[in-house]
Formats: sequence, C-alpha cells, structure tokens
Amino acid sequence: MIDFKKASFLLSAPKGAPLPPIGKAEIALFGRSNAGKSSFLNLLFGRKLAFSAKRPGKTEALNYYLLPDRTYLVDTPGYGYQGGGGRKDEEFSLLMEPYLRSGRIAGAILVLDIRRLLTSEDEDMLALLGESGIPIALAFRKADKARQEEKARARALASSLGLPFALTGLSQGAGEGRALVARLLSPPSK
Ligand SMILES: Nc1nc2c(ncn2[C@@H]2O[C@H](COP(=O)(O)OP(=O)(O)OP(=O)(O)O)[C@@H](O)[C@H]2O)c(=O)[nH]1
Ligand SMILES: [Mg+2]
Repeated sequence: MIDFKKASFLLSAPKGAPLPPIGKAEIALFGRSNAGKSSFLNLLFGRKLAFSAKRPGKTEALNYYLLPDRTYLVDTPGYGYQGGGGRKDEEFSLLMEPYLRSGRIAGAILVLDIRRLLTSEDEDMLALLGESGIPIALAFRKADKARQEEKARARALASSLGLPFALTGLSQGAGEGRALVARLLSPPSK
C-alpha cells in the first residue's frame, strides 16, 4: 500500500523546462479548468499540498508530486479556460502534446465535474489519450453537491466507456481515489 499522506511536492515544470528523471511510474491528471484536479490530489494526500483555488486556470505548469515509492503524480493545467481570448488553449496544446507523446505517462486520470460529465473538450482529451495508448481512469468530482440521478449518470458513463472510476467530493472518496491510482499502477490482469 502506498502511503499517500507521505507525498511531497517535487517540482513545477513550465513549458520547455526539463522534467524530472523518469520515476517508478507516472500518473497524470487531466481535465477542464476548475474540474477539481488539484483538490483531488489534496484529497488523496489528506492535506493541502497541491495548489487549488476558485480562479480557473490556476495550475499553469506540470506540477510533480512524489509518492514514497517514487511514483509521480502530475497535476496539469486545465483546458477550456478562455480567459485572454482563447490564447490559453493554444498554450495548453504546446505544453501538453509533447508530454502526451513523451512515453512517460503510465496512466491518466481524467477528472470530471460530476454535474457536467463529458464536454467536447473532455472527449478530445479522451481521444488524445486513447491515441497515445495511455490507460485511463475517471475521477468524478463534486459528488458532495450532486443528486442521486447525477451520480447514477456518472456510473453509467464510466460503464459505457468501460473505464474504472471513483466518485469523490471535497472530503469524500479518498479511499476510492487512492484505489483508482493503485489500479492504474497495477492493472488487473485480463
Ligand atoms: N464542493 C466541492 N468543490 C470542489 C470539489 N472539487 C473541487 N472543488 C472546488 O472547485 C474549485 C476548483 O478546484 P481545483 O481543484 O482547483 O480545480 P482544477 O481542476 O485544479 O483547476 P485548474 O487548476 O484551473 O485547472 C475550487 O474552488 C474547489 O474547492 C468537490 O469535489 N466538491
Ligand atoms: Mg489545478
């Protein structure tokens, strides 16, 4: 069992900056701006290690967190943030495409707001990950604010995509979230 509470912040890599030496494995979080990526990491860590804020577009680089077994969890900038007339999305592609093609990513967690489910940008991201052959899991956020029907819809979406998932909130679902990471690290044999 990985002790997520012993995670530490390693480094922040803006576009073009060197990434750390390859770790034991690398799990990256993707998702729309404000979907809840950084706060999902904090849920796993059991404390406020990753920077999360109300203002969208908060995370602007690849932020590396190190687990005690040398696995990296990587927080990435959210997409779909149109502040500044769409320039942000261009910057997103410039940072992200080389990263997706780097061969470093052992698994991806697509973070979704449970009340919005898949937007067209999420579908594009799923396709990009699929093309790169990266195993995917879904982390639904804001389950603490969701109605039962919304939770049922999220489960149905994950099942139709055939992807493992976790339903999480600000302080709900830490165990489920950690199990999702563990599953990406050691996929069940088929
Ligand atoms: N109630 C509730 N609020 C949440 C949840 N997850 C995130 N939030 C709130 O949503 C806002 C955005 O959360 P972040 O985790 O910073 O979102 P992000 O995906 O990292 O956003 P970017 O860094 O802009 O890409 C913050 O105000 C969070 O407190 C959740 O599960 N429940
Ligand atoms: Mg963030």
